[in-house]
Amino acid sequence: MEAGDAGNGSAAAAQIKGSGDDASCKPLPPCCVKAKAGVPEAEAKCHDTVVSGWFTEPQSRFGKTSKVQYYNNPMWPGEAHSLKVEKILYQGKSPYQEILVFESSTYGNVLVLDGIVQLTDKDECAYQEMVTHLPLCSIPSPKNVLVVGGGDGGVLREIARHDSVETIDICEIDQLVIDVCKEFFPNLSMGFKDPRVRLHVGDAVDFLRDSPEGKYDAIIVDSSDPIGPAQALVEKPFIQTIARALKAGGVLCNLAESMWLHTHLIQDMLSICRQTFKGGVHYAWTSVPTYPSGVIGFLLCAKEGPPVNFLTPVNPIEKIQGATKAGKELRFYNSEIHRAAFVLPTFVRRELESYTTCSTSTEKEKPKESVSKSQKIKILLNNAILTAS
Ligand code: SPD
Repeated sequence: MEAGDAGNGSAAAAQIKGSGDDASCKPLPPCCVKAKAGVPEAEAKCHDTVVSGWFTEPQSRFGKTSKVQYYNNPMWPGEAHSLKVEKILYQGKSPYQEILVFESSTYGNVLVLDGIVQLTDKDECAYQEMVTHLPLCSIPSPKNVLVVGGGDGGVLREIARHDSVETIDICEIDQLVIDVCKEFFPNLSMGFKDPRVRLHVGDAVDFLRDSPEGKYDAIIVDSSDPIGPAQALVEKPFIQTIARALKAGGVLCNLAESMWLHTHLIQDMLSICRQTFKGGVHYAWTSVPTYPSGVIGFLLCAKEGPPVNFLTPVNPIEKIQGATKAGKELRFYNSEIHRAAFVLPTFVRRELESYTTCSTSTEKEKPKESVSKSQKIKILLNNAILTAS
């Protein structure tokens, strides 16, 4: 394919022609013409996830062998999201992961770790603002906050809006992520400039094990997906270590993947968290177009103590002195969207509601009104008999 031939619409047009349909001759509707006008045609092909000028998530040929590695197939098999690449800005490898930054045609700069999009300039607000303010606006006056991961600095930027906060610890394992983001994502890494921030580069499991019991009002886990190095962050021992480090009535916000793709994982996490956090556990979600299926969820957990009602912000961002003043405006979060984030589609409600407190991570306790498998079989048999009679 010639440079410039990979542009927006050409592949689709070829497909239409191939199908024998005459639709390719029809004029584009005005919305498509506008979208097309903003997309350059030049091809950027400098990385193996970038083919014909498009970055696509599921594969990479990084390394000497040039063997295709499927990083994320276990998380979202059968689908991939693509972004048109304007320019590769950085590619490198740390001891932990492959790091890629590119300028996209429509989402600004994009950070990719091990082939998976972590953030883009355009939609990062929907993630960083929600993962931060859902927990911090649910408690009256957060003082000590810990961020696990979060090397891009976006969550620090959001925590800094809270004037009640006195200390912000961040434990990020990968110094290279921090350095790369300081260069290519200044609007996020500005979070490191807040004088309350104390950076610890290392493993969060060790960091939390060494933290004093009951130290934090809030802990925010801002990690990559729970495959590979981040897997431990959704498992019971780590969740218990987090609970130990929280004050009574302290809160955790943990990444909890997509309700469209990962209900089994969310169910397991709910079970573990409900065994550990007796002050309440809730699932919330937000829309992030560049994440698989376009949404991502969070588990909001409260340690037993002063009651926490996540569903209604008791510490509304709009009332915090200077939190949203000029130059510091929020782009996504507000108190209404906070409340809405906990409203679940019917299928999710149905699938998650049965996961109440239980004794092991794999065992679920059915709600009282639910029926056992053997009861269900009996009911089916009875219905069959009734139908037949
Ligand atoms: N599927 C991608 C999930 C990435 C979550 N972490 C993003 C980090 C942004 N601070």
